[in-house]
Amino acid sequence: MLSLTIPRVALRAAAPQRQFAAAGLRFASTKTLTEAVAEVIPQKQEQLKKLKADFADRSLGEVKVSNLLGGMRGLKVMLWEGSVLDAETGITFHGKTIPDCEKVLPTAKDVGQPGKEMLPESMLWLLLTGNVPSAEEAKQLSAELASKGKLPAYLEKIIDSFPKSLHPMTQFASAVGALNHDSAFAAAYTKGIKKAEYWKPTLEDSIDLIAKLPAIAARIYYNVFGRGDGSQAIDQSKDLIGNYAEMIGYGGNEGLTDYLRLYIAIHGDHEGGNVSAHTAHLVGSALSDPYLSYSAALLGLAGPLHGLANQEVLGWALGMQDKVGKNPTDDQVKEYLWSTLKSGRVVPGYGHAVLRRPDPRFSALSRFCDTRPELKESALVQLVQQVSNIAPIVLKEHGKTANPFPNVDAASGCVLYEYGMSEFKYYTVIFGISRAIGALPQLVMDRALGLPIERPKSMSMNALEALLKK
Ligand code: CMX
Repeated sequence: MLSLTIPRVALRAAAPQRQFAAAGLRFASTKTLTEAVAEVIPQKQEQLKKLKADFADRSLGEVKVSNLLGGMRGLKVMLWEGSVLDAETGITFHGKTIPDCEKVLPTAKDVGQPGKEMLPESMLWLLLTGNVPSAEEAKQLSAELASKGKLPAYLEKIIDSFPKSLHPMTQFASAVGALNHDSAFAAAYTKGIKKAEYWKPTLEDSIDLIAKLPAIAARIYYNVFGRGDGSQAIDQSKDLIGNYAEMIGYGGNEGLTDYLRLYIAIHGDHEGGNVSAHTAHLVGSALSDPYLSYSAALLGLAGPLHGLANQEVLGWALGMQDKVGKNPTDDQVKEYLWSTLKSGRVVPGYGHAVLRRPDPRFSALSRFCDTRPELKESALVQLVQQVSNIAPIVLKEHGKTANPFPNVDAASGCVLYEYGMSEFKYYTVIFGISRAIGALPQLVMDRALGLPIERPKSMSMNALEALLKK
């Protein structure tokens, strides 16, 4: 394929946003993220105005009883700018697939850090603005996040007061909610800020929260599992995940640090209808500030059918290894899959509400494993690959699952485990660091576009029957 044969350097030079000066080292037109967002908002507002004026009465399809009873699958009832999920081709971020992003988004190496993977900072910039940042812009954003990453003393005390036995996701959501104590949006709203200006303190809070999530997550990790430096020290010259890896005690592990960059970049956004993204949007539509909105999103992410699945997958895979040994035959894997299904449980990491093919995020994580000798050798990583070949056959034969292919959770936790992070109750917290870089940009856009409070119509079964009999 053409895209695979063009060297990365050439692609970078061709990208219009990347105007390298003749000297080769300086980057032209470096903006702050806030300036870049301010530039795109008027275009978005104009686009919305035109859509309303030209098409307000056009139908987007009928609503069937099956939609009402079936979790609203497929209904086009939400605006979401950052990404679009296609059932067949998977996720695109402002039109870019994951492989596209891997080619054009600034990486750790591009900002002078050890590692090769794209930076979550670059993905955040893309999701907020629709544009690819220059390496200098990504680096500047890393520095801004590092400068805002320290936790206030009151929050440290709150986190330290949680019992160790409280699930890390409950701790995470509670700590994020508590930060609303310092919300710029809440303060500005109380003072009577104009509606047209709402997006500015929303963006300020969003950047502040994204900056602090690694330290919150690291403090929880330290308190519950006793790993990391305990003080969440921040090195101002490091990128967001470089710092996070240090805080949780994996600073010297380049493989895990780079994996976390990829993981957090690609888990960021998966359009708007999934539970965590939708919750952030729904709660935010009441003008709850970003801390409250994202705290609620995290509680949704903590459900086993959503983000908690990556924890479940690992327990399931280790359970299989316990039962049949580290290198099971295909028949043993098949049998284990059937025993799960026959006991009435779901096979974690398989199926999806929208996707109807293997999740490109699963493919991206598998590609990462292929490039790292330490992972290629791992029996657990090999088992994940083996299951990904066999489970679709079994799930098809089982006949219930609309999508028998692996989703992102099928691979994500096993790699963490292999790198020594064996505390799988913690895995969804890492997903939670990531989802903010998709959900919060949309909250900024919701405010910039003046979207209304969300309020769909519900019906009782009696009311439904009465309507249908009319
Ligand atoms: N194993 C066994 N059965 C499954 C299944 C799986 N992996 N996936 C779906 N099914 C079953 C459903 O439970 C449902 O059964 P019932 O009719 O008895 O209720 C039936 O197949 C039809 O479901 P579907 O239309 O294919 O799937 P949904 O859109 O309802 O649900 C999802 C999607 C992800 C919740 C489901 O596939 C699932 O439970 N997967 C396992 C958990 C998981 O991996 N979740 C992570 C998803 C990614 C993420 O959000 O992070």
